Amino acid sequence: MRTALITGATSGIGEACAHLFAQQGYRMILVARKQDKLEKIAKHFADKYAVEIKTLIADVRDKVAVTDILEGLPGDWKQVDVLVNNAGLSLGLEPIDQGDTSDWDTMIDTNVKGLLYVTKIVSNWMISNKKGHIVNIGSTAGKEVYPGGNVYCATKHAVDALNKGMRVDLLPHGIKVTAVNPGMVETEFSKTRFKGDEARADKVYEGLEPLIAQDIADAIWFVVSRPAHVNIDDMIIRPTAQANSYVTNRK
Ligand code: NDP
Ligand code: 8X3
Repeated sequence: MRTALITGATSGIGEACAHLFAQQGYRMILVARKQDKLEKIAKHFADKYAVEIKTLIADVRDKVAVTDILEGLPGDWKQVDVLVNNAGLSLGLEPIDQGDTSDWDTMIDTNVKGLLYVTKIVSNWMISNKKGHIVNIGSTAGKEVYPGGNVYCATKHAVDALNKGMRVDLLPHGIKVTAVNPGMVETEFSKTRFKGDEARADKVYEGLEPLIAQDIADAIWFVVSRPAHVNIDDMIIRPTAQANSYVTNRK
């Protein structure tokens, strides 16, 4: 039986991944902060696909809590085949001189440090198990910088660098490492970025067909289902109507 650990599984890309991995018969460890939502999602997929699911209610920014909760798993749950480092967010779109420093802290602590805390623990399990695949959810914001993207883009550029670093460091252990970098995906992402302003969030996707979370889950499934000798290092996926962060074809 194969096991996947997915962070940020209460909505969007993480939830879609949990759905797809459950469909594929994976046992799963799902991590997020919203307890009710996570437990509901886990129960739904466990019942529907007859797979075992453990829910870990944790804030990935909290190094001690993350370490305790992961290390507290029973030994056989530490046989993780796939880690999807997905938990992340953007907050605000102000120019650098007007940015909110607590938003900056949250983005850096979640997207970079949280990803590192989880990876440190799970990569050690993978080394002991002599196998594993880490999928880092980066972004096109890790490849380009757009106005007001400053700190969010910096965190995703960091994920891009960490993906390359992990690939090098974990090579001797036979562990696969992949970055999946989405462009515009309609999830809770923009509502979070604009702090609940739904009208502003909807405008991001106005006049074009954005990706949906399922598109990214499908790409993640593609990378993890390649033969043992194949590693996809880096993948960029955008809506057909988005050429880059600035050029879109809106009707
Ligand atoms: P959503 O807002 O829909 O989902 C974000 C998930 O991250 C939620 O499950 C949330 O769960 C979790 N999360 C956020 N902060 C924490 C935390 N501190 N600890 C634990 N979990 C946390 O957005 P997406 O699905 O779109 O985003 C998923 C990833 O994809 C992010 O890394 C994002 O940067 C990236 N991405 C998104 C794109 C898009 O256009 N949507 C494009 C490119 C990349 P909870 O609140 O319950 O903790
Ligand atoms: C999310 C995509 O373009 O809003 O990472 O930065 S974008």
